[in-house]
Amino acid sequence: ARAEIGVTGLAVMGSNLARNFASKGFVTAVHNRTQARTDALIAEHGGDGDFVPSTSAEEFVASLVKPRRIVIMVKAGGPTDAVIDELAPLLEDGDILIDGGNAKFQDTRRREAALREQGIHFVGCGISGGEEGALLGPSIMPGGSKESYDSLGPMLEKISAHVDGEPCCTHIGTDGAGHFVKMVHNGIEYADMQLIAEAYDLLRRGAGLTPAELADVFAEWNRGDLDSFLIEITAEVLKQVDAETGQPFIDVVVDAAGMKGTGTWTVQNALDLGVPVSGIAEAVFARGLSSLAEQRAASKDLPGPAAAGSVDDRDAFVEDVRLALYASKIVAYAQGLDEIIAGAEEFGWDIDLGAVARIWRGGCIIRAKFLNRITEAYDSAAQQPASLLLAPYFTDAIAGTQDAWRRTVVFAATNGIPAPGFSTALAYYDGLRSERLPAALIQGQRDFFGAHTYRRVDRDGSFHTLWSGDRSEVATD
Ligand code: NBP
Repeated sequence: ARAEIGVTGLAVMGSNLARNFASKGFVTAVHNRTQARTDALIAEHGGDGDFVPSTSAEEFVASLVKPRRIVIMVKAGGPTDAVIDELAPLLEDGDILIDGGNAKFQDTRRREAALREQGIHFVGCGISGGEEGALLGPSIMPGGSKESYDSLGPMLEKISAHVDGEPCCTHIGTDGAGHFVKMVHNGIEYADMQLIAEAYDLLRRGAGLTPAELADVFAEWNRGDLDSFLIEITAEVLKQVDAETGQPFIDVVVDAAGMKGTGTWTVQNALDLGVPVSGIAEAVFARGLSSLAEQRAASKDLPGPAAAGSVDDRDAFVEDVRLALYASKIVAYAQGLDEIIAGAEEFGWDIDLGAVARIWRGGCIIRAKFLNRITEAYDSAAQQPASLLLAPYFTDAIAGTQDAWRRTVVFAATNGIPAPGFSTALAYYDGLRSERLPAALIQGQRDFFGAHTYRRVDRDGSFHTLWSGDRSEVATD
């Protein structure tokens, strides 16, 4: 046995990850259920590094030095369990099984607990960056035991993306913490994409910019606070011209956004944890609405605003939208980080938010310059800010967007251009700022119809008003 790491599951992600390990000098064992994939990898890339191919799980396991480190890179769900069931009986105390697929963190918790009983370290490992990331350096979010990270971490750090010399990989927390953080990462990605899409829509429909002009606008934005992979590729997509029709590419694509589920999981878990991730939820809902082909077709003639507002100063409008996007993006990140804090509390993880932001700076889809600021906000604070919005840098940043953000939301509403991400982010911000919320009225209603009781502002305890009696108040505890 001489392989230092093994990869099983050699579809696009697995083979790229195996190639990444091999290119960093690790002797890499490779295995796939269907032999043809292993053969293809060796035929095409066998010369790029030291690979040890195998034709069976037994041979694969036997080719690894102990403690064995095996990355499973198969379709998430049942296939992952099938591979674990096949490998676990072949493993020994102290071996490490890593699931690099997009698993639900609850599954990871279950698998980790079961394998721990057998003395096997199970590491649920979020990997972001798609095919190219897997090959050239992804952002890696491993969970599992601290002990497993001591053995595995240096290898993962070596194959991860690097920014300013620092690896985009850190031990996130025990059991399912890595997959949980990867899930929230994807939720934030949904929000980020939706906000960029809204900016595009407002500038195009509201101010009449062409896709080519918009490509320049986004390229320009990419040189400032919004500097990020998603803004960069937005400029590229908008620049693209369809070869067949000569139309802008964006105009020949059906406007129904697809999704694979991780955004939905983020929102489902936020609901379970009671965290208002409204920006992420709106992004998921907006994709859902875009796909309602029949309802949308039938709704075309519903009335809209009588007179559309016009944009007199195009440059000023572009700047307003940029600031609205920046503010809304900060809110989406604040909400996602709140979900991580709540998850950590619920499941007993010790998660360093500054480190999470640091490993998102490279390799992954939401990589952005502004993540440096998030890291600074958490690393430099003597006490963790109660919300990202309360970290001084971000409080100031949002303060600078105020009027533009509000004008943009007003413009969207006045012109009948949907901007659910911008609007909900602003409502969330104003909700947090409000000294009194109408929730007091909701408490009154709940007490009226369901005797759900309420607390008073002036003394402790729970109270109920005898609404159908003499309307006097009684203390209930
Ligand atoms: P797929 O998700 O398409 O899975 C294909 C692989 O799973 C093949 O190797 C296949 O083996 C194997 N497999 C299946 Br399906 N059922 C199996 C079973 N019962 N036993 C053993 N192997 C089985 O591959 P992918 O797109 O490379 O993604 C791999 C993982 O990485 C997924 O969990 C995905 O969500 C995650 N991920 C993907 C991306 C991305 O950008 N694509 C990014 C980050 C994470 P076979 O060759 O024998 O059919």
